[in-house]
Amino acid sequence: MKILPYEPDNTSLAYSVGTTLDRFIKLKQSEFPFASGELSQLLRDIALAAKIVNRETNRAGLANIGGAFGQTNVQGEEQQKLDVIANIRFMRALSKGGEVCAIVSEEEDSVIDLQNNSGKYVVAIDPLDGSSNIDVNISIGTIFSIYRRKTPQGSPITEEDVMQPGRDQVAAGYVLYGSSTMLVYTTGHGVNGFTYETSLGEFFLSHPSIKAPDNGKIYSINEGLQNQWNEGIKDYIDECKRRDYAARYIGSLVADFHRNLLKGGIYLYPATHKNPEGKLRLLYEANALAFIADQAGALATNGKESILDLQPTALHQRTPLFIGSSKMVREFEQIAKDKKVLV
Ligand code: AHM
Ligand code: MG
Repeated sequence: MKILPYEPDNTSLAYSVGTTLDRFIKLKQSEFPFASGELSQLLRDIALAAKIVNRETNRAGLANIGGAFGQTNVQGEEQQKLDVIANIRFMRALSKGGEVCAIVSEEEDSVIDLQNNSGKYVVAIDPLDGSSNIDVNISIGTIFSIYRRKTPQGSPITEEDVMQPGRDQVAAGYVLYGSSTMLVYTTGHGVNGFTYETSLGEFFLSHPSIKAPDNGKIYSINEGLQNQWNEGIKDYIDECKRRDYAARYIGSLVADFHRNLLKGGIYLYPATHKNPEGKLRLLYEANALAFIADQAGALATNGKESILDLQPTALHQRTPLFIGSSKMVREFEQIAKDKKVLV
């Protein structure tokens, strides 16, 4: 009879595929000697809310929670019932945890002051992105950014705490409610992706250390708006077509971004006549994805400068967004520049 000694997990094994999100967060935290554990707890709170939203999303068709809510948000967009439900779920999770002092949400007109001045973090969130896809069973997502407050803990929150450039994010991520549900996040030390196992109710590491391909053959843009683009965008898209690139556009930013992150590609949402500043919001859509892109070796720009360097001036500020494989984004910038018509 052969007897083998039990070999416990070493660190590298613990980061291997199959590690639970909780365990991964804990192990990562122990790598930082002075970490207080609050960010770890905050990430766990977000993961829990994501599980609940995942459940609601999956049963929406049966539970009469599909369709319009009957109100518009501050940006004049019709709210869906699931938009509102997801907002409530994330608000609850973030307010109960105790780590957060303020929240900026796509669904709320103003900054929500949680009246928790000891909270260290500010969260900007789009609780459910891709509203037009909710009712038709197509991938949707949650996007979040986490900032450390600028003012000292214990004092009331100020504009300075909320209006921080993307460069100052301490963590960011997204949840993709797709053919499987995934949570992808970064704390500034690479990007890791976790897949939700519904029967166990756990996220498991499935995509460790995600690196975006430098180049790709996919372009993602709403081509129906072509008549509203400037010449630089038109030239770039013509070039994509000359090269026989594949056009892939889901209309859910998280899903389009995620695909391009893994396969290589570029996502473009330029200024249009209808949205002269672009459609996507800087604080809770563009910044988080730009941080993840940066950590995965990809790029994000508004056509003139890096998304991460933009100083926000308004809560629901919009920005053109060009994000994806580094070579493609650089090439796009060059073509737009040659045309002398930036975005
Ligand atoms: P939403 O925040 O109201 O859901 O809108 C954002 C969405 C993105 O997910 C997506 O990339 C974009 O709007 C699609 O816009 P369009 O339908 O104009 O192509
Ligand atoms: Mg959105």
